[in-house]
Amino acid sequence: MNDLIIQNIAELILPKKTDLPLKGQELAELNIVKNGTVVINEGKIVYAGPHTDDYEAHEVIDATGKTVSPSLVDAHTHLVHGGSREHEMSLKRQGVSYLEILEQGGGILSTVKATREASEDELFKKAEHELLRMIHHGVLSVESKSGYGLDLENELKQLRVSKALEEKYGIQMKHTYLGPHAVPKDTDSETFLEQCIQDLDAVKDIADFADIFCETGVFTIEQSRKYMIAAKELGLPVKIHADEIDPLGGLELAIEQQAISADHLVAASEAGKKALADSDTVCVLLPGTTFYLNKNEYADARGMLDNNGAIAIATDYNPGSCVTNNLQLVMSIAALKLKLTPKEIWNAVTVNAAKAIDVDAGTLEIGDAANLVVWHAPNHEYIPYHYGVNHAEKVIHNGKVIVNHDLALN
Ligand code: IZC
Ligand code: ZN
Repeated sequence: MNDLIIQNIAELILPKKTDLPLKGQELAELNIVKNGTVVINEGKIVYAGPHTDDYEAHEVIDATGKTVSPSLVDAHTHLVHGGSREHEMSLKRQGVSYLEILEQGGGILSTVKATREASEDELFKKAEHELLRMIHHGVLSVESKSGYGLDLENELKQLRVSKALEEKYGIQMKHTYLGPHAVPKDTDSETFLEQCIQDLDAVKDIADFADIFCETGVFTIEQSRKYMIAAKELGLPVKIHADEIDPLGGLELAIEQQAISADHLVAASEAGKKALADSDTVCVLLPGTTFYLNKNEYADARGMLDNNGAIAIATDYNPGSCVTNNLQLVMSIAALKLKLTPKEIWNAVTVNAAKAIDVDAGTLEIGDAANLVVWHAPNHEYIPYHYGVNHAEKVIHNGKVIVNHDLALN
């Protein structure tokens, strides 16, 4: 006798399990089973495929008219931080840009102040609330960056909070050290970068990845290269915030350094995109950020795929440039602004996002952890289409229904 059967699934989304990220045209391939069945026992997938009555279980969920997919992976978030920056919205209305706000000591630096002032417990409670919101939206694998401490003590504080959340909820999390996220006002970028490189040794056991913000007025390509090499020497795989605002050649650097991911890439060069053909670096695209920064030009996702690149989609949830942790909304923005098809988008928020943060997630094959979502949606295209709301009806973690949304009123 099994624990749970989900029966009569209108559309069962089954991304392909692969060792390497899906690239180029592979992203358009997605197995969607009409009238599907999923069988779960002891937290694992026993069966996922076309309708069958061959299994019995203690509990049956009738998913008539619903879609089922693996739980989503949010591969880029700044989950743990103090404070908020709603006042920046009026600055933006007055035409002050993101980098100008940072230059004036606001932006990231104002979140640094709030994060330093917050106790570990306060940071935990705030991040916990937002992590639970993500889970309610169907996400069970999350990457979480530091980067608002800008000194070892406070970076470690953020990383410990992130780790404690993983322990409390048992969901998959990856913790990224982003010490070089901004240059503190009392130092210069060279001195600060050296400090971050020294600090790698102290964070390498708690962090899974090392990341850097390579951008005009923040860290240069040369500095980023030096940092990435130092991190890899200590055994830390690297990520990079690359070509978010200005085209500095961050994508080329990520490929050269075999980064696990290169994130943002709105201003990535043609040469960088061409080089994707021979690279397994995942381009983590964050169109919610482009939307929130009010930019007209989005990352050239189609060009990346045409050059046989691997792409993933994530929220970039942070208090400045993308204040949403609703990955479903970002899927809608990806459909409209990155001109991705629904199938490409589903691969980009499941299997490829999993590759970008090195977690085993995004598939529902026999033996996989039973991490899945029952969507209140008749098909996979519906979720990016009906935008800005939460379609996750049930979120199932290791075979247990941990979220059950019912719109009935009290
Ligand atoms: O707090 O503004 N881009 N880092 C790089 C961010 C956005 C987060 C922030
Ligand atoms: Zn970021």
